[in-house]
Amino acid sequence: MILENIYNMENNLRFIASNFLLEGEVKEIKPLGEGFINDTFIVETESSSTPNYLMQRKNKNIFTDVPAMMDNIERVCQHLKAKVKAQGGDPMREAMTVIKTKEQALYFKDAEGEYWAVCLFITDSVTYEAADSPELAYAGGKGIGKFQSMTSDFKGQLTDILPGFHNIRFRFKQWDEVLSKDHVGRKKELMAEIDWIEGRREEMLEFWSKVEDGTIPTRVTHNDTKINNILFDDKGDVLCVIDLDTVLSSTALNDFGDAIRSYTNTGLEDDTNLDNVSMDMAIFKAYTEGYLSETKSFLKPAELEYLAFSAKYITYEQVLRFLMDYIDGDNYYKVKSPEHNLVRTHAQYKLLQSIEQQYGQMKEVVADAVK
Ligand code: GN1
Ligand code: MG
Repeated sequence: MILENIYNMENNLRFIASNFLLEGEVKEIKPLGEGFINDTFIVETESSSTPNYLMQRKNKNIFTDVPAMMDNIERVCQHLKAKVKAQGGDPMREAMTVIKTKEQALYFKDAEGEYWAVCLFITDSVTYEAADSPELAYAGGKGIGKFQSMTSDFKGQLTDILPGFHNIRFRFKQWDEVLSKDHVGRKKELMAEIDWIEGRREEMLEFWSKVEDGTIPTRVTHNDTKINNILFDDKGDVLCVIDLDTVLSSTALNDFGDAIRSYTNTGLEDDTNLDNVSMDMAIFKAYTEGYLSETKSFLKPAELEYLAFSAKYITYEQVLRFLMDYIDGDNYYKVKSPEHNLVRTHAQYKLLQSIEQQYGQMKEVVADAVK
């Protein structure tokens, strides 16, 4: 039975792949990684002279408009390729390549209504799961900085496929609704945690109003700036940024803040030992210097002023999102235990406190790096 399932799955994957314009004959299709959102496979071809590919089933519960998402990705990729070419680089290695279907579409919709997309697998590239040295953090900051620099003159309008994603006013709306329903009855145990959120509401809204009134501009943003979304070559230089599913128009500060949230944490996002969790200043400094080496020439004064604040903002938002999901009965994030979202809430809050304690120094690091 199990063998038969595997056989069917393999055949199904081969059928999906056969709809795309692939070079060479498919040899094998294997699962890759264990993404929380999409399912990813590597499609290997028979000959070493033909490329391999990444094939993904996109999560249509989170990405409710996959066609618009793929259109955003393609337009950003084409923009990046033109830039790389103009700078004398290799557009097939220094930018992602979306592979079209035989019908010239950017995705294939299967009989079950699932959406599939394929991109080129870039050979001789390396990814890292954690930024465990300042050198790597510097390179990662440079990678995201380069992405934002190359897209800083992007003229088109990207479709907002995740409305309100890092918009705290929108998150408070969800938060207020979830708290007023309290439909699994968890609220009464969480008065301290709820105070963590409420006590900082005004500060966060004040920042976001600067984005709303245009003081802080809107740009092309990646929205998932973890280090494992950057491809490096074998010499340790950045090739390109990958996983463009969440490219949106938003503030560049969100990409900076989210990178700091993930790069600098000395513990895990769901660490049960809070003593492990803190913000590592050396990693912060290195990322900031790498990032600003590529971006300080075009970022606006208001963006530089709020750069350190963005780390507080995104970490706070993450505390809110984990806690809100816990109160809502765990509908959004996959959980491995009933308390998982609460564990994540506590660990992110510890990180937020560590950022708040070091905030003065973080601002100094930014000021020094823009000199
Ligand atoms: C989700 O699964 P991953 O790590 O790519 C989430 C991010 C959160 C992150 C927290 C589309 O991203 O916003 O910061 O979990 N992505 C989406 O671990 O909601
Ligand atoms: Mg992602």
